[in-house]
Amino acid sequence: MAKDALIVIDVQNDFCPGGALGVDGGDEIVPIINKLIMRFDHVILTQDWHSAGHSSFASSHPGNAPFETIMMPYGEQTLWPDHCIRGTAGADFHHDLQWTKAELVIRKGFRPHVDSYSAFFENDHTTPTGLAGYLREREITNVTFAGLATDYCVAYSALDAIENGFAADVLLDACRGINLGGSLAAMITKMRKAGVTLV
Ligand code: VGL
Ligand code: ZN
Repeated sequence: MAKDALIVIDVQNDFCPGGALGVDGGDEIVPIINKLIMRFDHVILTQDWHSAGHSSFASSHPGNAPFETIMMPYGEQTLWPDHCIRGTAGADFHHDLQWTKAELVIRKGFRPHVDSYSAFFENDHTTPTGLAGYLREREITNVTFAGLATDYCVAYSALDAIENGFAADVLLDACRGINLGGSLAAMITKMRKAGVTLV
């Protein structure tokens, strides 16, 4: 029998309007996600959790500005404003998010030299977060994603879920995107082609 989990991606203050990397409408999804949390038997959260001076921050690269792309040893990396520094208010979950039911919080992006969009792997696509093993051991086969941002952490998580043998749904109404240079349309096409169910 299929076992389902809801995975709520990065519903943190810095990704909501007014935050360091505020996503348009990011706070609108909180009441929708709270209803989903009530409906699912198993709930997992992710939390972007960067070290100060993280290598994905433009401020760590003199001469580069936020939203530019640079080459890292593991490939291309978009540079971001400083955001979700562990222990700061910006890294906290949105204060209306009803997160207490969560059975697991996966923190990611804490290694100084590699960013992590996906809930499963760092951006080097080889360092695991442990989530795949956790889901397998719990016999969870189907994962449903909601949260921020559609075209970054949600999309990379859903693609890795499929690649690791899980069925993956993305609830687009319960997500909001950053949309850098057409990234939203591109990632939606990529997810659809990979076999993610877009709802
Ligand atoms: C995210 C950019 C940088 C996300 C995290 O949660 O989508 N995007 N860090
Ligand atoms: Zn980040």
